[in-house]
Amino acid sequence: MEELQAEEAALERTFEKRFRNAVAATRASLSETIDNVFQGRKEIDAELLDQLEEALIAADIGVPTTLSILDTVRRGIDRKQINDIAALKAAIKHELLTILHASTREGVATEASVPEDVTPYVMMIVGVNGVGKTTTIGKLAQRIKAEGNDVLICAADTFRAAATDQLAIWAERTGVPLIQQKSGTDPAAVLFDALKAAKARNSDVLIVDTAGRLHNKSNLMAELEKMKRVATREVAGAPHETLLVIDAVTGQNGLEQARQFLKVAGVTGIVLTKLDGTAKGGIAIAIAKELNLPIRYAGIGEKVDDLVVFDPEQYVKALFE
Ligand SMILES: Nc1nc2c(ncn2[C@@H]2O[C@H](COP(=O)(O)OP(=O)(O)OP(=O)(O)O)[C@@H](O)[C@H]2O)c(=O)[nH]1
Ligand SMILES: [Mg+2]
Repeated sequence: MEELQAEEAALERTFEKRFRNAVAATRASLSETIDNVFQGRKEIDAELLDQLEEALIAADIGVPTTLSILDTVRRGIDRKQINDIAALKAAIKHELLTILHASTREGVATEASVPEDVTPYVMMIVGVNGVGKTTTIGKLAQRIKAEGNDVLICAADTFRAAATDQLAIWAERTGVPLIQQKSGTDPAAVLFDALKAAKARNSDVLIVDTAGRLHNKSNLMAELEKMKRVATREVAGAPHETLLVIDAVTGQNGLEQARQFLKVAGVTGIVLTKLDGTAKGGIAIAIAKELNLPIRYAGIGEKVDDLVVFDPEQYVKALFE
């Protein structure tokens, strides 16, 4: 028992370390810019606040979110709660955490733990082209299986010929069965098959890959709605989770995509991929603030275990320390 706990603690530390590495570029850009703003100063003046505003916007935290953070900071200064630079830094960190926590559902951790009394627990993965949906499914399948669940995956991206092959490689790598049909099949029909199979096999979790689609293509968005209807008809309450994958590299564009997906796909959470490839990881804050959706996972690389549960504390700590 103790050994297991020690092992888990060690694993936690490795993940935390890898997460820290993944956001190193963002940390360098945000934290160092802020440090430069503060360099050699003792007093908080209007110029310092202006420069701070620029630093936050440059990290892709977004204009509305930045303005709201500065508002809170200014109020703190007026009330004499913030009177030196250390207090100002602490206030920024606190504000970022508040934003991230406010977006978590029911105020609990963002981890998308699979409830035991819902089978199959259906997760749909959606997003624009190339953001990392299929890769995330491979990583998720591995992770959820390791937690002791029977996982089934569904190749409902029948649009791109190679899509199913790509998912089949992940299925094999993670030892998880895959439901597929020939390309060109109606994705809702593949999903229907997979839902039936999941029930017949008593699978705990069904993860559904979908074709990448531009948020402004109404026929493709209608296709998503149809898939959702099929899921609800076959399994009460399904899809239980619809994860929108956003590529951190696309920054503010990702927000606009997300708004469109929210309208039709009933997104319940975000997976923020490619955090390892950008200095603009501040987008996580903008997502939480402007979409009011929890970020459940973060992608920090291309390999199967490069997916971490997004932890607001860990994220803010990794950005500043
Ligand atoms: N560095 C890095 N690369 C990633 C991450 N997630 C995915 N990728 C890479 O991004 C590319 C696209 O990934 P896919 O999983 O095929 O994306 P997709 O959304 O399924 O793409 P479509 O099905 O064409 O819409 C691949 O080269 C992945 O290896 C990540 O967290 N970090
Ligand atoms: Mg794909």
